Amino acid sequence: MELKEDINIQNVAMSIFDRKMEMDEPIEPKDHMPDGYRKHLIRQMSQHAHSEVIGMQPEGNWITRAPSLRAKQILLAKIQDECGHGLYLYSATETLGISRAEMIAQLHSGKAKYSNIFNYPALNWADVGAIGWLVDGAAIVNQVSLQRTSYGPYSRAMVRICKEESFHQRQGYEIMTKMMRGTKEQREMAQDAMNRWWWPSLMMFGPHDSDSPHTGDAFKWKIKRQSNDELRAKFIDKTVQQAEVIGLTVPDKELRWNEEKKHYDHGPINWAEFYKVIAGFGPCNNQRMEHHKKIHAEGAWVREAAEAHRAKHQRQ
Ligand code: BYC
Repeated sequence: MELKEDINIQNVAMSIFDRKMEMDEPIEPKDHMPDGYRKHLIRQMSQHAHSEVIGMQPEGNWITRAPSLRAKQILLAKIQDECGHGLYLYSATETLGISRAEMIAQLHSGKAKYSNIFNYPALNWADVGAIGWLVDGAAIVNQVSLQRTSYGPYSRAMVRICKEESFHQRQGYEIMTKMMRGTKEQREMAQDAMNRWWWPSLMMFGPHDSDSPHTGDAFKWKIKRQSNDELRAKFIDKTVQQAEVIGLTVPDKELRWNEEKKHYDHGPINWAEFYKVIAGFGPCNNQRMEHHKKIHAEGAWVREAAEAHRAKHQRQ
């Protein structure tokens, strides 16, 4: 009898989930949700949070070497924003029943990934421009789409993050514009940064739809609203025009406007490089992880102090 009632309660809960999906209503933390949905979100959202935090490293290297006080203030504010994005996303992911400590442990063990893009080095100031313009530019295209994702806390985090991210994209474009209006050497530096960051930025959208194992479930559960290839095409269309305006050349000889599809066709992406980088063998994977582990260990006393403070107030 009890078993029958349990099954009935489960069926009702499932039908609420299905009805919410159908009506495009957000799924909230206390709603019943299929295990697969929860796992899918934990994987994607924790990967997203880790990317924001690891993403502070390549730019952080340039804070002390920014070319002016204004540039330094802007870069500091941007990096601080990325940290905040990581924190919203960790909190949003915790609503799914995983702790931040577990997520960090998964990052350190290699079980959880972070974006391929942060395994490339930022070699000079033009790279800071290219990261803001191309990397944040690619991230916004993806995140604008995720504002309509089905999980409430993720979707709300995206709304706030997108507002800040569009400022980041503009600061990167401003750096590139200034360099393109500068000396011959500065123009060459900007073009060189564009050449190195263009292809890894296209990889940020993930494998082609035909090779993307998670896209099927992501569409079924309305986690993704647009596919990897659709978002990549959107990014290329808007970025090619921006490059032309400031005189940068997109490093792709096969790039052509396709009048029929109303999108640019692009040359082949080096997927072997992508899979190598996300498997841990990119130019900076070790450096990024070692730095994160070191700083995390050094911060243990802060976490212990915060926990002691919480326990003291709870007793009171
Ligand atoms: N990098 O089936 P697929 C920022 C993996 S940070 C690494 O298409 P999905 C910023 C994927 O995980 C913003 N791995 O997956 C911060 C899967 O492997 P697993 C970062 C990738 O999830 C600081 C396998 O490939 N944005 O803005 O349907 C400074 C098959 O892929 C990548 C986000 O995180 C990649 N690029 O689609 C500046 C957006 N792509 O997990 C800027 C949120 C794929 O089975 N995430 N893989 O081992 C998403 O929208 C989706 O997860 C993706 C991939 C579109 C990235």
